[in-house]
Amino acid sequence: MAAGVRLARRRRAPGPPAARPTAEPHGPPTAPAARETRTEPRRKAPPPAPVAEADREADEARKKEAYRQKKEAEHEERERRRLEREEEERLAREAAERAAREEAEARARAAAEEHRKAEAEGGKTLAAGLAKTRSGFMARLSGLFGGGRPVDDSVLAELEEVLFTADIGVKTATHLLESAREKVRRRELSDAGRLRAVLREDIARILSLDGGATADGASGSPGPARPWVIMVVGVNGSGKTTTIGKLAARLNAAGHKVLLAAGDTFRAAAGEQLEVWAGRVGVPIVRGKDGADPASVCFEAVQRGVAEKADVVVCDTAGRLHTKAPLMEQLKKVKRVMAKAAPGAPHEVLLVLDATNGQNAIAQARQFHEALGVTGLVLTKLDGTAKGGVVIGICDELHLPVRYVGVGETVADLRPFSPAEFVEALFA
Ligand SMILES: Nc1nc2c(ncn2[C@@H]2O[C@H](COP(=O)(O)OP(=O)(O)OP(=O)(O)O)[C@@H](O)[C@H]2O)c(=O)[nH]1
Ligand SMILES: [Mg+2]
Repeated sequence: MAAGVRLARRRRAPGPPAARPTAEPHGPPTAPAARETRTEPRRKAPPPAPVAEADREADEARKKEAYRQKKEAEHEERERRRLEREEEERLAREAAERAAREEAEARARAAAEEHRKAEAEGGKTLAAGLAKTRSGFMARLSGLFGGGRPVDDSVLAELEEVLFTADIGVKTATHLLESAREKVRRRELSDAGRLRAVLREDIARILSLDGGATADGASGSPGPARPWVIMVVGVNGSGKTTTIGKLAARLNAAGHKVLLAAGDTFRAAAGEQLEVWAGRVGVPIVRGKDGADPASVCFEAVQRGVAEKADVVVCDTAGRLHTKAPLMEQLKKVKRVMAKAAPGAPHEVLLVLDATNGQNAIAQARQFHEALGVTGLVLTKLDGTAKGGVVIGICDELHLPVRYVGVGETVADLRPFSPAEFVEALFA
């Protein structure tokens, strides 16, 4: 009963409401009360709940673990890269060692091959190259000289027959025969052995152009002009390109700086043939397009020879029949154009003659000389013919120096021409 009365009183009790921290509707709250209301949350931060602390620690642990894993992954990645790098280095080292080994083996093989070639190439002597000629007309001549036979009319008649059927040409045969007859008349020829010596002297004199065969280039080395420009001409298949290749090898080995010009733009394979030689010898080459103007290719080569201070420029040309006037005109143009690239070029017009052509080689030489002013000759393929006597006829009739003779297909088979050596080999 008493509790129920107290409750009712409290419900009905008049008076102002109890002070609350909320804003007073009839005026501002007293200053201390207001201050207390603003600062209370800052001063009294509730202590962290134990659950939040556990979360934070778990989070921290997670982060640490993640960091550790990241570091471990980085380490593994570094390790993997290092192993990869080491493997790559090992493979590269092995490849380099293998390449060096293979290169050394290839070098040894090349040296052995070079040695083999050099032995093969150095083998043929001029006498061996002239074997067929010696067994031809020279053998018949030798038949006249034996046995201390006196030189009478029958010997002279036989001599005439041998000389006129040899490939030395009628004019030269006549010269030699007249010389022998004259000596018989003057009683200078006591026996046939002496006739042999006289013939030998006469032939040596003809081959040395009466001692005048010492013009520039006669020794097989280039003359004084730089670059020394050589234009190589001749009929089809006479051996021009091969001769140029051999000549380049010879000059290069002698320390001359050589440049080749593929002036045969007519035949598709001609440029390639010369390029193979250039590669083999290790000298540069100027090549035009197939069908290009040969004069422009040769002009460019001479110009480059001047610019690059070459010692020798050797220009190939397309083979042509000496009887075809338009083709000879084209060669004249090539020659003229060369002179525009370097004054005095070409310093040598080298005519390549196939000795197997015999007397026809003399006709070729005459026509090429008329058109171009040939300054030197190369007689190729002497090894394949008994007509080597043609050299004597060419020198006698045209008075042109023979610079080289070809007695085979290897580099060493192109030999600078020495009249004395040639006569020696012929009469061996
Ligand atoms: N046995 C022998 N063969 C030779 C000699 N010189 C050249 N030859 C060969 O003759 C052939 C023709 O030679 P090339 O150099 O191509 O003749 P080319 O004058 O350039 O011919 P074209 O360019 O067609 O006019 C080749 O098979 C040469 O190997 C030689 O002195 N002796
Ligand atoms: Mg050729």
